[in-house]
Amino acid sequence: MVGQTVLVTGATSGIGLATAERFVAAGARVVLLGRRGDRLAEFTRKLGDRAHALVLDVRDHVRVASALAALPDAFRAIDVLVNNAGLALGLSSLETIDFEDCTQMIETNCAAVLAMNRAVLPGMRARDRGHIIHMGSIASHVAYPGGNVYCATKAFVHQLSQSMKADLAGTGVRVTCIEPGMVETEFSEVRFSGDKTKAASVYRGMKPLTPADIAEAVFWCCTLPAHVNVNLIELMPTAQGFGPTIVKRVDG
Ligand code: NDP
Ligand code: 8X3
Repeated sequence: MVGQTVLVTGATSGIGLATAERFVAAGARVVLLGRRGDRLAEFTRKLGDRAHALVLDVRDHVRVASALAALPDAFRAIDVLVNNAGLALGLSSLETIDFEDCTQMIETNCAAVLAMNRAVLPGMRARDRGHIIHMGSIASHVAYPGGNVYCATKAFVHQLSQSMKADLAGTGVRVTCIEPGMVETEFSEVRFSGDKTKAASVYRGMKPLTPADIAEAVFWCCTLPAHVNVNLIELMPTAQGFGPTIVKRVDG
């Protein structure tokens, strides 16, 4: 990956940070994007000259376009875009969920991915090379109680990724969707509004995937020969399975 430029959204923690670290370790230049500037400053200082911090909310589409256009020369031509920023908020049923939480999930997990792709794709098309990675989830097709809006956003990501692959067939731009199961990151802490005990209980007594496991899958897709497009990877902890079919019986 020496000489290539990678933009990772949601690089202040978890999968995004591990992905940024993986690509820097392989010699790439990496733009780390997220809202928490203090973290980005710390990580880019540690990662060195080939890391560049972009403090940005992906939902601010106007700023996204102008900030990408204003990147330093060495970081401006993006070879790999990792659309990773995303979140789940709560596990409420639809009639009780805070509507602002719904909006935030849809704006971050769906609309911002469109805006990011629209900002980066023209350059990739012009250079006839590039790779767009979407961080999906098994939630795109494995439904669970309270998953409602989050699961729907990841179904959007799945289908967007496949459709973009169809659009871009024959160009030099590759499109991949990565769909992990349980990965221990700050994801559950965010979902449960900072409740660390509740978040830790999600991974109690099992070995979840690590952010580095996902970063390795992303990295692998990008290192294959240019004619090979990995459309989709689904990966889970060995300890995770699929839920049993739930039947709500009238007699309890
Ligand atoms: P983390 O909470 O650890 O990381 C989420 C990242 O997204 C943070 O860097 C956060 O940065 C960033 N982010 C959230 N909202 C915004 C925003 N509006 N603008 C810019 N950045 C934003 O969770 P994960 O690493 O687990 O999540 C990464 C992706 O992986 C998500 O898309 C998630 O849906 C997906 N995923 C996670 C799984 C898991 O089990 N953990 C499983 C399957 C998929 P900041 O807050 O600083 O802006
Ligand atoms: C995150 C995994 O199972 O909590 O996408 O939806 S799950």
